[in-house]
Amino acid sequence: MAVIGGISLPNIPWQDRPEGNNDVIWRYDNNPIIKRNAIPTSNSVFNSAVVPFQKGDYKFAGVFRVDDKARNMNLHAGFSKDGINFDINPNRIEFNKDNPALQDFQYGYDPRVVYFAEDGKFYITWCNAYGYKPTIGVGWTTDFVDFTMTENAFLPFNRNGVLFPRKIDGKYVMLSRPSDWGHTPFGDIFISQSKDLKYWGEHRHVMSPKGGWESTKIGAGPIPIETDRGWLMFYHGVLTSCNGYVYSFGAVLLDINEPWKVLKRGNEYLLSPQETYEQIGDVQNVTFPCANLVDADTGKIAIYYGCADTCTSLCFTTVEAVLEFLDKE
Ligand code: BMA
Repeated sequence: MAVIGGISLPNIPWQDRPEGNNDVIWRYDNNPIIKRNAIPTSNSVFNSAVVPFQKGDYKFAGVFRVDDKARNMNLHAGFSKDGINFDINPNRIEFNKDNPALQDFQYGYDPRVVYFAEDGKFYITWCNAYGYKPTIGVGWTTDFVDFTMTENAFLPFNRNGVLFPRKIDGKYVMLSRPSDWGHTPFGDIFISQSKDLKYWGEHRHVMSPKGGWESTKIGAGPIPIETDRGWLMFYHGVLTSCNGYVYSFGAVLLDINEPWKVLKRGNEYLLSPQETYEQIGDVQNVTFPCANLVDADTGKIAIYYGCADTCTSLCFTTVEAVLEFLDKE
């Protein structure tokens, strides 16, 4: 097993798997790491994205979903020394526009952030309102202070836009999940490709909900991890119970050159809402992963996930443990 194209991250936030625990993924023992009232105006801080980023003492930066007390959905930047304690900017990100014809930011949620070594930019994709209807917004920053918004990738309705961390066959590649305006009761994962991050096409179907914990809909999670066996990706899956949706997450292995081809797919979820902070909050029973940090040397993975649409937590696994799990399926 080897992580390809990643970086050494000896300071990855980490706890060893607790003794006697045989789960593929285990939780940080002091979850949630970001509470709902992390800044004075926040109703909730969840479904957020963290990446390695060096600035003074800070070693990590992120884009956070902050719903305010008027229940507007905003994106805020933040920094951390240890990947666990975050200083979140109390003011929301005000995007510059790379084209004056772009509409003003209306609302945004569920951000993902990926570093592109090719041009040294951190790209942000998020669920962006266009005419107050959700689609995939795209922007970039180099310093997590100034942010530039570019064209939306797709027409509404779409959610869960996730970029691969490098071009594949000379093209940017994005996962997404076409949806509707509401709490979409369906959803498959698709891939789209672009030569310039502006015009998207060559759409390919990746996978549909399979049943059980992911019987209603699925959506890409954190940025896929490049390994010598394929792209390892966590994705969320939703089951409809008599009390509403239940959001769990599992893993899949995609082909390195043609990532719309699924090589391995787990049958069981890897994490589901079982702790009180995952079960109870503004929306019950939600575990929603939006980011992973990976240490290329050891294969350690730290996953950031939103809990009950209220707070943000951390859990851990390794590339080896997830591949072993996928091989058993
Ligand atoms: C989805 C998104 C997520 C949220 C989830 C559960 O449609 O809105 O932000 O976590 O529903 O409410």
